[in-house]
Amino acid sequence: MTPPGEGGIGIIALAGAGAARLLDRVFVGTRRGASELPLGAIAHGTVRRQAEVVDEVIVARLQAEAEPRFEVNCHGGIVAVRAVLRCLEEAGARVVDPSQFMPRARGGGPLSPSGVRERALAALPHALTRLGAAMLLHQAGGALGDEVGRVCHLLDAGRPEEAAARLDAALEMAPLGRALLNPPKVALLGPPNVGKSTLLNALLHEERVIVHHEPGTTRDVVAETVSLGGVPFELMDSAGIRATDDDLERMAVDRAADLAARCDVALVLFDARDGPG
Ligand SMILES: Nc1nc2c(ncn2[C@@H]2O[C@H](COP(=O)(O)OP(=O)(O)OP(=O)(O)O)[C@@H](O)[C@H]2O)c(=O)[nH]1
Ligand SMILES: [Mg+2]
Repeated sequence: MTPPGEGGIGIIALAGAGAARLLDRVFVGTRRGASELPLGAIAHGTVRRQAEVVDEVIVARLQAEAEPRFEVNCHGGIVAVRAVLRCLEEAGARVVDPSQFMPRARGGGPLSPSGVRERALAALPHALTRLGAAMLLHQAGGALGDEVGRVCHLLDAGRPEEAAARLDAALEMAPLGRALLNPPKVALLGPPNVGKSTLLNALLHEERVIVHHEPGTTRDVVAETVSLGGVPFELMDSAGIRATDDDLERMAVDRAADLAARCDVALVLFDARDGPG
């Protein structure tokens, strides 16, 4: 269930009718085995391949959708998790994609309450900011269905203007919801030497890119994600756009022009000392 990578613990879910028997083949509990565990209880022990200890683990017994389920909490990191997974596979388990453990929508389509909940929970691990995670948990808790219910209630009560205002307000929130999951690409564009790279560094609170008084400092497009007020943005610094005979500089300018064409927001900077126009 935890993604492969560095971490304190790794959690492996084991589900299915034969889960307890399978776990008994590899788990040696300090006090009791997996099949002796009451629902909701945990057991300390080791996962073993014959006599060899593969990892020290905590096993929890759960029940999900009328199916026995265990969670094996082993040490984190790719090596430890893979070793435990291999042991379980050798004992007869089939390794599947973690998304299969997400709650499944029971009919009703993607906009049904269970469909919205499923999609919100599936997106939760990819939330980039706390605001994004809060929005997804709000949706998983049925926020959209509740709002539709309020609108229907207003319509039933003969108050269509108020219903329309509520719907408009909900629709206005949609771009923010989308931006929380897919950071808008904000390109820093403009002539050379106007402070594009300085602004990127200031927003990142670090000296990420070189700033210099010579025009033509930035050549490549540099992208970094930054959270502003809880909303993630992909900020993209680029070369200053100007006419040039220099081959290398023309390539850099071409990249900036290409960025201007594909970004969501073009933030065009100018030197205030040059005045308006
Ligand atoms: N006075 C003043 N100087 C600034 C400001 N922002 C940046 N500078 C200076 O302007 C110079 C150019 O800044 P950069 O951030 O490298 O400008 P740039 O637009 O990225 O330049 P290129 O990469 O060459 O296109 C540096 O010497 C900065 O210290 C500002 O707001 N005021
Ligand atoms: Mg620059």
